[in-house]
Amino acid sequence: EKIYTFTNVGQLGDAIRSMMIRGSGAIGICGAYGILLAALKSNGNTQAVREAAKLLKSTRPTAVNLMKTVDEMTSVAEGSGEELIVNVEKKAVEILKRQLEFEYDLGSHGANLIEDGDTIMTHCHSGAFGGAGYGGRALSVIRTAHEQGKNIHVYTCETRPYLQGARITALELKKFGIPHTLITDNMSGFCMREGKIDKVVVGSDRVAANGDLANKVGTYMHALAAQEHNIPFYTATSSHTIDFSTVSGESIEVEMRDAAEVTHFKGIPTAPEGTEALYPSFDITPHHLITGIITEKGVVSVPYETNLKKVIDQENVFQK
Ligand code: RUB
Repeated sequence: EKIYTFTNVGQLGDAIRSMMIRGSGAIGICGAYGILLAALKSNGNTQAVREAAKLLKSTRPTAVNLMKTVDEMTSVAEGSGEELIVNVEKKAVEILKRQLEFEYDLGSHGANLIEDGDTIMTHCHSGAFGGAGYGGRALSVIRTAHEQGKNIHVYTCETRPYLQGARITALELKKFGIPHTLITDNMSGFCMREGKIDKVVVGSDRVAANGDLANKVGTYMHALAAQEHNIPFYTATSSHTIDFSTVSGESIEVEMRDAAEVTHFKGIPTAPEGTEALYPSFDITPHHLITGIITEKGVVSVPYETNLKKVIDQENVFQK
């Protein structure tokens, strides 16, 4: 595991844009600490903080955590000099602590859905508390179930073209001692048909007010296959990733990345020169394909349009 040092917000923004740092939770935390970095570098200058906020929010458009944490940070960037620095530092620490608490809490709510002997499929990397960096929802559920002594097996999709499922999820599963099998993205239908998968748990970059889900591209096709095979499909998220200002998946901006990331792997061409390619980084899974939304407060079931809202108001709308 490498340690990278960022000495200014421009470097941090580049690291998020180039996916050196990725995953909704992790980039949310980087947004918070990016604002702190800007405050420290400018000796508490409000204008510098505002510019940093604009830069950080422009890096990746789909994950709402980043937008929300940056807005939270700028809302306390008051006063000037030392006063501003103290305010933003306090907020950054609060956000980090809150995120870890969310991950522990949603991990234990989600683990209640996992039975002894289950095989669980996940997609991309949605990490675990205490895993590779902060952020992480799906593996928080899986790790908690494992720590409860349940005998589980995980199928992790490699997730082309960045291979987060292979490079990161498989690494974390190995680290936690959780038995797992790596599959390529196009094998989920086969595995479900063969009866190899009992449940699907994926992360989330944004959950709209009606329960529609934006997550790593490929999530939608897994959800369709899961429905065909009557396999419960869950997303592990937190109330911070539920965006009530986004009415439905229709209005979520899906980040389109450079086609060269599809035609090349680490700079090596994998397609004929000049091939046109497409790289939507995320896709939208409609709410009717989602069995339950795992949050830090409990597992929310349909109708999401009303029940998600009640999560915030702490009403009892959770599955047992
Ligand atoms: C990552 C991805 C993850 C979510 C949730 O996409 O889609 O499933 O961000 O992650 P990318 P977490 O690699 O393009 O950022 O639960 O860790 O926040």
